[in-house]
Amino acid sequence: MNLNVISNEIYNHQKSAVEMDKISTRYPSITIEDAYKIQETNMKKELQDGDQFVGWKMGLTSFAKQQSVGVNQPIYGRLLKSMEMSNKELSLEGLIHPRVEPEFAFLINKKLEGNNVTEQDVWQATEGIMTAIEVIDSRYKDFSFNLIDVIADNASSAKFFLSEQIYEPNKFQWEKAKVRMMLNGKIIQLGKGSDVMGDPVRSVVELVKMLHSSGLCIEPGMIVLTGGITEAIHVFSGDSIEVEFVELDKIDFTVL
Ligand code: OOG
Ligand code: MG
Repeated sequence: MNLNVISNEIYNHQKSAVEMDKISTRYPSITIEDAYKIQETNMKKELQDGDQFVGWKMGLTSFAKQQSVGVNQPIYGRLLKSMEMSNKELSLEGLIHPRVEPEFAFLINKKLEGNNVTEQDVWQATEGIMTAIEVIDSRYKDFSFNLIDVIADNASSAKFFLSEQIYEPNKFQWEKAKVRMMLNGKIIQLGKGSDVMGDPVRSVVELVKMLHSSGLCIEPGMIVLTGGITEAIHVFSGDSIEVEFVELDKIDFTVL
């Protein structure tokens, strides 16, 4: 088993938007550490090609998400500048079978590191919170994977949209931070901020601890997507999506 060969294979599928077979079945001895190394190696290729590392995403931090993909452990992935959507139109170019999910994003303004990090530490390092949509797109056939596959595929990262408004961290009562996702005018997913580990701040705490075990940290200026609040939904050309973050803002966009 050669990790560079596997990294290249995944990278090529990410670039060509052609689905691939799972790596876990073809390389049964591959580990979680290997998978994160593959993720890092492919990220370096993107940076060499001129992209910019802008933050981290946590995944599988809500029961709804864990249930829907059958993986019951949080994972992290890396976010690039080129993944950020600047307008409310989602082009399907370069995507295989995209799904969208509502999230909260933390904007971090101080370095966060170490295994002993607390919720308090994260709050003190949080500039503000934004509502967000993540577009995920697994490179695996049928959107089917295990923990190792999905980590190696950068946690299915494809695109993300951040709302312009930045909220003060102390504004949030997560039980009341309700989210409603509509597809073509019909409500299809409901959730609330507290569906993310009871409090999305815990997702950031968990991220810092996971990064620590690989000698990494969150740098000032980074954003952190804390994980899908509800199940993700498939979108197709012509769809319109509206996500209402009750008492906060509303993000709507169309799929081209
Ligand atoms: C894995 C990525 C999970 C989230 O927010 O839970 C994720 C997937 O569902 O393909 O982004
Ligand atoms: Mg997500």
